[in-house]
Amino acid sequence: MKKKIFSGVQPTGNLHLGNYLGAIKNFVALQNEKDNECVYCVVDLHAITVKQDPKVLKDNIRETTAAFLASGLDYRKSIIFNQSLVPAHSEGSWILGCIARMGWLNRMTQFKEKAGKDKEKVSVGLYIYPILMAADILLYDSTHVPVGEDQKQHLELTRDIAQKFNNDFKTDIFPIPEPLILGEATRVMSLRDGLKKMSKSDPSDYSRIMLSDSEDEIVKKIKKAKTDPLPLPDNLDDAKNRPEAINLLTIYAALSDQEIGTVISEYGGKEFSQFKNDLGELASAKLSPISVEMNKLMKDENYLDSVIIKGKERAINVADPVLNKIYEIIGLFRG
Ligand code: AQP
Repeated sequence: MKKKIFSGVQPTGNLHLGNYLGAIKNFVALQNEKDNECVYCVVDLHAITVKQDPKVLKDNIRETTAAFLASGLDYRKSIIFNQSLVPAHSEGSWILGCIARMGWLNRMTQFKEKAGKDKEKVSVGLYIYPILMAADILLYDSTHVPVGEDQKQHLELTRDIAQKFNNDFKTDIFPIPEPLILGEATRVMSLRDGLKKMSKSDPSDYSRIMLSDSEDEIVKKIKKAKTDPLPLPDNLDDAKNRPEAINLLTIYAALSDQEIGTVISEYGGKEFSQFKNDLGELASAKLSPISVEMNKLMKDENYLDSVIIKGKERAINVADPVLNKIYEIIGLFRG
């Protein structure tokens, strides 16, 4: 069956190994599978749910586009564009906000984590973020959405919204999209704390490997990664109780396209020092070509902007007819 794929990445800077292994690497694999139709979006309207510096936001939009291209996305095969250039996302989001229920949004753990104790002071946008995400996905008739594990709950909300819309209006306009949580590294953890997700906003640069890091920086960050004093675990059950060890083993497995069991059989019982040398070499071999290409692309703003503009036109051609149908179904004029 033909898969219609949609996914997005926020242009919030500091793109890291988690974004790559949990999302972008899978975007490329799906793009290269026969018959898939892929839409990949730089979701800048999601980014502004928290404060962004207007002076750097455009650069971050270009950086995310550059990361897509440098990782192997091809704008001739996939639609690559920037969310705010396609107004249907904001319009669709309002309509779906009238379908989603408060109780559903109140259950979103990412909002609770991001808002923390300051719930009264965060933006309304952060609260309704998953509704915009539902609009992003549903406007492209998407059947599959590749995401890291942290986005699973938001995708379930998209499914609930799609189902309720279909039921309320006795239509089958929306396919119910499936999450694609692919590969070994669906939740890459911080290099400083195996219990915390690797994230863009962690104040420590040593917590994450960035897609723009040089070979030396990658090797250094892996050498400094937190570990426990024991040799590497020799079975999966033990590994599961050692967060830093399983994180590094998972990263190795994902970067080398092996199963984690295979990596454990190779390194179980060995010292971390040897393993970290090998992981540093592997990670820099896989990631530094991306970083070199990204840095090259970042110097050519005109080219990056032209990719986004071409993608915008293609995205509008898909999203607008879907939005027209939505207006028709709910009884609104659209001229
Ligand atoms: N640590 C991770 N492991 C695996 N996948 C991850 N993703 C993010 N972090 C990890 C996946 O990357 C895609 C794009 O994410 P995003 O741009 O929406 O950013 P995010 O999830 O907000 O990224 P951060 O780093 O977690 O940002 P902050 O620090 O702001 O919270 C998604 O598919 C996501 O699952």
